[in-house]
Amino acid sequence: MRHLYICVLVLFASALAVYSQNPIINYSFSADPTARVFDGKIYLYPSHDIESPVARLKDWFCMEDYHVYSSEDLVNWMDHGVILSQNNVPWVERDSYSMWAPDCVYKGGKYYFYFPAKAKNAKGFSVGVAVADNPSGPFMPDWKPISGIQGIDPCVMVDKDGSAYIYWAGNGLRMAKLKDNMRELASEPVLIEGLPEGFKEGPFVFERNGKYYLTFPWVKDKTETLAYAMGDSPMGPFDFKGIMMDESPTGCWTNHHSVVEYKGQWYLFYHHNDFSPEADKRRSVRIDTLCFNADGTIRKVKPTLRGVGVTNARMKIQIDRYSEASKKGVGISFVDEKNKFEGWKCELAKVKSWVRYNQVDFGTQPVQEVKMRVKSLHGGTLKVEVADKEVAQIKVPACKDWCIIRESVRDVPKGIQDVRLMLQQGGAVEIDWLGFDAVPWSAGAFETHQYRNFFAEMGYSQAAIDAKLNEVFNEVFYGENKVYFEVGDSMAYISDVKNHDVRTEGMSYGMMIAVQFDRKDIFDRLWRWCKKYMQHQDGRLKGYFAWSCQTDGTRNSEGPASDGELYYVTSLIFASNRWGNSSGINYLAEAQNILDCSMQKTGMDAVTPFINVEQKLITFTPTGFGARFTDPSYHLPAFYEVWARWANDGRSRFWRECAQKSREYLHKSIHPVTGLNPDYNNYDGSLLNSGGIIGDAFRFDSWRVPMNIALDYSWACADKEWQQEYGNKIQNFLYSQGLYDFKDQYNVDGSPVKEVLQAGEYKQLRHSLGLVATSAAVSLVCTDVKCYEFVKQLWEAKHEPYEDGYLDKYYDGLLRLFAFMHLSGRYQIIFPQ
Ligand code: FUB
Repeated sequence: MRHLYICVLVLFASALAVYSQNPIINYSFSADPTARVFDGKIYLYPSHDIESPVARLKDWFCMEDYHVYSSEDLVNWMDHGVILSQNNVPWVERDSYSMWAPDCVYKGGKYYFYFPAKAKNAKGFSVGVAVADNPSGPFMPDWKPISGIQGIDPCVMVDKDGSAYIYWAGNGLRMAKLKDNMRELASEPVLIEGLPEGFKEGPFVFERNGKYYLTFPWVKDKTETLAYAMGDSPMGPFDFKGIMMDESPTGCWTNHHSVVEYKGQWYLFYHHNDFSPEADKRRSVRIDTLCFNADGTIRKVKPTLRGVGVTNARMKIQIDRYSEASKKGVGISFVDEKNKFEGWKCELAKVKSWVRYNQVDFGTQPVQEVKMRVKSLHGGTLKVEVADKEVAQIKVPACKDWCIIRESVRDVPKGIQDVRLMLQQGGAVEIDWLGFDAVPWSAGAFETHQYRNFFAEMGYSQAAIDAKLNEVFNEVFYGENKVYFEVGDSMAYISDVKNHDVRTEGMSYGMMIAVQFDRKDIFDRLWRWCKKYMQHQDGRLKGYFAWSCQTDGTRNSEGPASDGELYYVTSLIFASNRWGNSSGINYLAEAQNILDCSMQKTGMDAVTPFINVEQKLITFTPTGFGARFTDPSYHLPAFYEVWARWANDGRSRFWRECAQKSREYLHKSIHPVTGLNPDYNNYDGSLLNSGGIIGDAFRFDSWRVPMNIALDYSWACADKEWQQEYGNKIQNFLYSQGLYDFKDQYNVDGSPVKEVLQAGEYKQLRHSLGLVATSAAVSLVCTDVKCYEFVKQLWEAKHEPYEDGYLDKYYDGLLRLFAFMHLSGRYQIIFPQ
């Protein structure tokens, strides 16, 4: 009874936090997980299995580097990238692919990362250490391995008094005390005695309530179980207690683990071969809850698919990771056998078969519909229950290919509830995922290479989507209202026809659109015009572009507007990735030239880099006073991630920091209630209060922000929660003004503007198509069902003169085209081909 009491308390505590499904890393292999808590965050240091590039390791462990991951909620894991690589460690044998199970601990202001690998000119494994000031690195490896250790799987335990002990596997489990420098042994290694027979590796030692737990993989029968012993001191002796996890049900020969307490709950991190059922040397990290009995012994942990914790109802719920299922009629298989990282699907094959998924958070606002990705040969009816109460019946039509269906739900309780899905009648139904309300994307395209086709999700046919996209594209480039004009055989410009000029904004947008549509002809023409008339080839502005020219190329203004440079660089990198650099224009060299020229500016002659180097934020313009503030609509953090990957200009780390800073800045720039932003503001997000008509209010420039945030979400998905909240917020505000009536200029608090900003020769508040477009594009991030109405409005909107005769072919036209590209999944990261 007492045992049960302890576990109930523990489970209750875990319900307060948010955790993920198993396996937790679903786009690459990961094994041997050591989890540690540093500064209130959980850090995961696994080894990194890969498909072997060398024949000798085809069926063996193959690991060339380590990544570190962190999480504050155990659901959203941030991959901090590679922290150590085999050929960057001086003592590791080149290309030995032997970076096995690591550990990382903190002591005296430094983080010590311990890892085994094959040393040059040595037999077997050695253990080395790399040191960092931060848990995510950078880690500097020592020149030589720790002397006195021959073996694998180091685990270091820093005791309450600050003494550190190292444990490893090398002809049995061994241990020694570490010196204060954490890089040398302070005592002779000793063999840990008193453990039963059976190959043992992967020791993990932790302390709880004055007891020391020596836990380790142990082969009792065929494959590794996880077992443990307990003692009163870090050096033992240890009393063998038994098994805490049985052999892997999927036949994975190894298991390797760590035990950690986080926010009052204990967890077991371990691995199985979920994504590689055919080869057990490609493994995946999992987490399950671990409970102790009152006497301190460990209760056996049962591996689950569900993992631990709470899943957001408004995100994809991978129902195949269920917590419970009917005895018969439920099948789980890969969505795509050829690409297992696509994950699993669940088949309900028999009437009355069901799956239950526990701990789904419905939040505090009622949900209105359920959405599912399904397939069914003959069609069937599914019943959805929340908290054991029916909330919907869904008729799944016969569909051989995956389709997304939506159905209203009634009286769904709020808070954390279980969801159950049952086949009510008809034939078998396969379910990839389900979710409530709009269900946005959960991972970025940098990682997944996938894009939402929002129109298709709403039920528009692909033929209709293609036709519409074509029509909108043609309007901009070839129709009666076109803004693209060819000049001679090799050049073209895009004109802001209402202002009778050519702007870097429109030219660089045109290049981005051209590379997205694989129109090298358009791209090259536009670039040649830019280079000939707009780009400064020498002088203090060298590399920058005159932001406005007449259509014959005469400059209206010499100075740059930084968003032009931003789009030029990104579209040139994409052009280089798509078409290479040897067909007449060296796109990459042109992008690098812009960046290099910019970064070489020193502020002399009042010209600075167009990215403010101290703030790591884009300037409004890199000349004069304009360098002292920014424009929220110039912030596209994902563009910097493109530069970090492919600009190849030696500034990757800086560009990544810019992406991060830009996201942080946007948080501060947006009104907390309305979601509106000003046209310009200070780098800290505060209003300029300049008194000018352009600046503090939400007007033309500002319209782009919702679309830009949608792009960042869909490409990088690095700021998911905030961006979802933002999307819902700005749509709520516009909706409150009337979906078909909202105006195109507001003060950021939502009050009406005193003075209306003129566009071309017209001064009029209107329901502008540009804002209709961008407020629809942000639906990609939204979780509220009203986002469908914004998209429907855009789909049906006509690009024709307003009542007073005004027609903005350029800005409305381009924003409309961008929005159509976004919502049809056709605005993509162009990876090197
Ligand atoms: O990952 C390679 C080896 O497999 C580890 O070092 C062992 O613990 C086992 O998991």
